[in-house]
Amino acid sequence: MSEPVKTLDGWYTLHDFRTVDWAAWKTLSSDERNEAIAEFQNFLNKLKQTEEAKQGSHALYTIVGQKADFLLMILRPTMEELNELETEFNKTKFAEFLIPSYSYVSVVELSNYLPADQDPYQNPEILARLYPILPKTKHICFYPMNKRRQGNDNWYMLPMEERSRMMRSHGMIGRQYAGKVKQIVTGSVGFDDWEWGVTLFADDVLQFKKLVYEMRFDEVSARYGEFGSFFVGNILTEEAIPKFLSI
Ligand code: 76R
Repeated sequence: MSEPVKTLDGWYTLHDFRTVDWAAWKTLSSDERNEAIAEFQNFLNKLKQTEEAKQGSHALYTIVGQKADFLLMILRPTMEELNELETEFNKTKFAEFLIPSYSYVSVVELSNYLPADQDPYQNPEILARLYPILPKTKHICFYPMNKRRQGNDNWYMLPMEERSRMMRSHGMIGRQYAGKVKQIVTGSVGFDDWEWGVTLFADDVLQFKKLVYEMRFDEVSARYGEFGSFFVGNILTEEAIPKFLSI
C-alpha cells in the first residue's frame, strides 16, 4: 500500500446552491416579499455575528448561468451546526420560493505534502487557513474534483515522493496567483460525490480561467484531475439583496 498523505482538517463547509422560483415570488404582495426579505436579512445578520466572533464564516454570491441563482457557502466547526443552519434557512419564508439546485458537503483541508517541522495546529498561519474568514471578493468560482484511479493513471497507487513532487509543481503554479486568487480546498471523501471541492475567490473574474487553464498543463491536473460542474458568480452584498429580490 502506498503511504496515505496526512491531512489537516478545519471547518466543515456547506455550499448551498438555490434557484429562485421567480414566478411564485411574483405572486406575493410587496409587503409579503418585504417581510420575507427582512427575515432573510435577519438570518444573514446572525451568520455575520458568528463570523465577527470568528466561530465560522459565510459567503453569498449570485451565480451566472442556469445552474443556480445564488450560492450560500457556510463554514462551521461542526457538521451539526451546518445542518442546523440549513434547516433554519429552509424554514424561512424566502426558502418557500427556492428550488435546491446543488449542494456540496466538505471540510477545509490542507494536505501535508510539504514537510512540517512543528505541530501544525500550533502554527497561526496554518490555523488561519484551516479556519478561514472568507474574503469578500467580487467573484467566486466553485467546482468539485477527483484524482483519477484508472489503469496506469492511479493517483492513489503512486509512491509518496512522486505525489509530493507533483504537488510541489502544482503549488508553484498556484503561488504565481498570490494576491489575485485565493483558493480554499475542501476535502469530501466520505462526505460527498467527489473527493474535493475547489473554491476560488478573485476580484478579476478572468483570473479563474487563467489559473485553472494553466493548471491543466501541469502534470497533476493534466494526468490525474477529473472535474465536475463549474459554478461562477458575483458577490451579493447585504445592500444589494433588496434590488436582487425586487419585482
Ligand atoms: O497548501 C499549499 O500552499 C501547499 C501547496 C498546495 C497543496 C498541497 C496547493 C497550492 N494546493 C494543494 C493541494 Mn491546490 N488547487 C487545486 C485546484 O483546477 C485544477 O486543476 C485543480 C483545482 C486549484 C485551482 C488550486 C489552486 N490543491 C490541493 C489539492 C489536494 C491534493 C491532494 O491532497 O492530493 C487539490 C485537490 C488542489 C486543487 N493550489 C495551491 C492552488 C493555488 C492557487 C495554490 C497556491 C496557494 C498559495 O501559495 O497561496
